[in-house]
Amino acid sequence: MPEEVGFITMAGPKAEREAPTLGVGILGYAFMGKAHSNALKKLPYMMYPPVAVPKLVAIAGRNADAVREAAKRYGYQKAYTDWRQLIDDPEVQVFDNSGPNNIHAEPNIAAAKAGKHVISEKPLGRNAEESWEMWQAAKAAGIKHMVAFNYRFVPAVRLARELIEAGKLGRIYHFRAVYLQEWIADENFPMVWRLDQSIAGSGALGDLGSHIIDLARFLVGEPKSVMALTKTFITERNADGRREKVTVDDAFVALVEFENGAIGTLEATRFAPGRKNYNSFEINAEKGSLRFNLENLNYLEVFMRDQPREIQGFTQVLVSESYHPFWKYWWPQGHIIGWEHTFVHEFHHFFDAIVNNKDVRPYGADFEDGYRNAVICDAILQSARERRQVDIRYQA
Ligand code: SOE
Repeated sequence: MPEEVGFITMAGPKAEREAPTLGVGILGYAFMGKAHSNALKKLPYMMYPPVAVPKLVAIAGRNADAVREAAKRYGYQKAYTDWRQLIDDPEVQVFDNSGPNNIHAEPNIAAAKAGKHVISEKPLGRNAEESWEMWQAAKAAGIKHMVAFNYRFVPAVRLARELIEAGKLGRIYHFRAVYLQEWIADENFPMVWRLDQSIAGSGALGDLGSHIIDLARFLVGEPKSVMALTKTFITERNADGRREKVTVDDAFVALVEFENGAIGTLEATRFAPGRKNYNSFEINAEKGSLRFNLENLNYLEVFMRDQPREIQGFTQVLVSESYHPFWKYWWPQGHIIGWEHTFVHEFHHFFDAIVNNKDVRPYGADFEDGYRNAVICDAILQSARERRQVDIRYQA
């Protein structure tokens, strides 16, 4: 029977009209709490019809005033200062861990055991051991699990993956990636959690390096070995008037050998003045090359060897056509999108996996990807410590 809904007469049975609702509980209200909340609110009307409608059930954080303020700001129904209460909340079906690295393991494992689907910010853990435990708990619980490596969801990066998958590039020879920022190059920048190994696990490596390691695995394949250097340029910083030791790397560089024969270089630092969020890679292959720069994220630079030689050169492809990845949800050609929209794509992918029982892989990263990423990070630290090439070995 048609149903009066305000001034609109809705035709068709109710069931086929409305997407399922998913109750979301998030831990963390800082940078990633803001980016995730923004994406959850934008998803239902921009990736329309939504695969699921997120219900902002609860937000948790240590500071009662701050978490209440965040609940009001983003529209969460409840605010908790103890994440255990959030995980116990029966309305929470999806647990979103947007907290610092040292509070990924315990809550993620508890959420999995409570039967919640889990999306966790990167890096999954502070090391391979923690990451392994989270992966095993998620697997045993049979829940859907994802690591928020959001750069897989840039249209230009997904296009790169699709070109490679379709064989358009042929055999890959090189993967060259840097992730450069500048924000701690000033020696007066104070001690923060990202510079404390007990909280962060590692420095530029886990924070920025984990992104380009994930892109290496997403676009090229599994690394076979690494040979690396790490450096801490400023070894102590001010912390509330006293001096505190920096216990993580400020930068790393690594040589990578891939299982498929490609070779590569990875580099991440937060001591590159002028580089704001410069995550850039270049792939050189049998049939051509690709280049991407996050600071110009709507473009993919492409060189194909079969171009007529008179016009050979890198083409700046503006990835904003209706036939480009994700673009059907946004605007007419050329009306570009930004960094925040990668999180909208990411949640759409995760909710699709939950609602339609699909694998998060290969286009999303799951906890196994998070574990493998951590093994590679640990190998880079071991190689730098022992000044030797280290093979990559995963537990099955
Ligand atoms: C570091 O400043 C940081 O916020 C990373 O933690 C994020 O993962 C990256 O996307 C942007 O830079």
